[in-house]
Amino acid sequence: MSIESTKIAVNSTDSYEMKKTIRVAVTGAAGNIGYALLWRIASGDCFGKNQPVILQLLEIPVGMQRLDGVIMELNDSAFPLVHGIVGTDDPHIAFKEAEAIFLVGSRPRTKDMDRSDLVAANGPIFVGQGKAIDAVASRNVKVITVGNPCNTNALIACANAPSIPTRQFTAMTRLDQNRAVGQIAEHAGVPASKIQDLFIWGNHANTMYPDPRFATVDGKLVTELFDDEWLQGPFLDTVATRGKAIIVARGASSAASAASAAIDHMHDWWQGSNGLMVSMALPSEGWYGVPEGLVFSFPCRCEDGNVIVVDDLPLDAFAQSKIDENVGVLLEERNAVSELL
Ligand code: NAX
Repeated sequence: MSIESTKIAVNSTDSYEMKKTIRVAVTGAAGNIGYALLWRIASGDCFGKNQPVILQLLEIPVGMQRLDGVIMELNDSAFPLVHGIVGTDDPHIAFKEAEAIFLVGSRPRTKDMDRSDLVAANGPIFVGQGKAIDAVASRNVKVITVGNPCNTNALIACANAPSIPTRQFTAMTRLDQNRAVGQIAEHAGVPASKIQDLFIWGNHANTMYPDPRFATVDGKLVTELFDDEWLQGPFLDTVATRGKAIIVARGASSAASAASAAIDHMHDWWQGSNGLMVSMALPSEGWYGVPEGLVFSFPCRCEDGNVIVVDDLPLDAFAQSKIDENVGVLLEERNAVSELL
């Protein structure tokens, strides 16, 4: 099933010299994150105000009616940069010639599921989607995986797309980074924009480690402003359990902040991180002793459309122990899905 709609720009974009239109795919497009994400992509927040896009939106058959409604609303928003919208339940249509793909759709964790159930329920989705990316996406495609467990889902998609270089598959830990930045900003009494070079190691799970050692607040080291007792205690715990706290408070999982983080991730990858370190999970090439292939969050810089892992930072005992803990969890997840790789 497929819904197509072509839009004609109705607002003036004369002040920008337009680039060639790109195709951007979003899976789970009728879900909560999709609802926040699509409007940010359409408005130019991700790829730039001079970058027209064709949105290629994937849902499962039961989500197609909701997707139809989302497409109606996108059309009603009259975005000048949206040069076409395709809604489909076929990944080969959604990913065709896509330059950027947001893998958001997956089954959310319910109360009765532990992490291994989630891995088992969602793994097969990423086999089919990896194969479809391999078959029809642009050879330069940039893939961000948001659907959980996102590190291992990215690993599965990557393994099933052997013709696409592994560095083009990433998973999102930017929400964890942004949560950490939010905590430091609140405690330092400054806007988030004053905080730089705070990044996440490991897995998007409560074992992940927001590393404060190189981070600055208005140029001052975070480690000079706050002691280890707070940084390795309440700060780390708040960031690690923030997803659960939001579910308790809101009665629903993070959606707008997750979409915003996905925009930040893809924006920096596409347009550069201005020399700053940002968090991206990608298949390890042995950096920091992390086993090859594990999709692990590292400090990265983005330049000219490439992700460069900052591979020479010193580790202390605490950072090393957190890296080891995350490697352990991710190895277990990889073993659990070995037949899908
Ligand atoms: P929703 O349940 O609101 O939406 C998911 C959508 O995906 C639904 O519309 C569903 O029909 C669709 N879908 C399911 N299987 C699909 C498939 N095979 N192909 C295409 N679409 C499919 O969940 P939402 O709140 O949008 O969250 C989406 C995913 O993001 C979940 O897995 C969630 O756990 C994960 N998250 C990841 C975060 C991260 O930092 N990496 C944070 C937020 C969020 O928890």
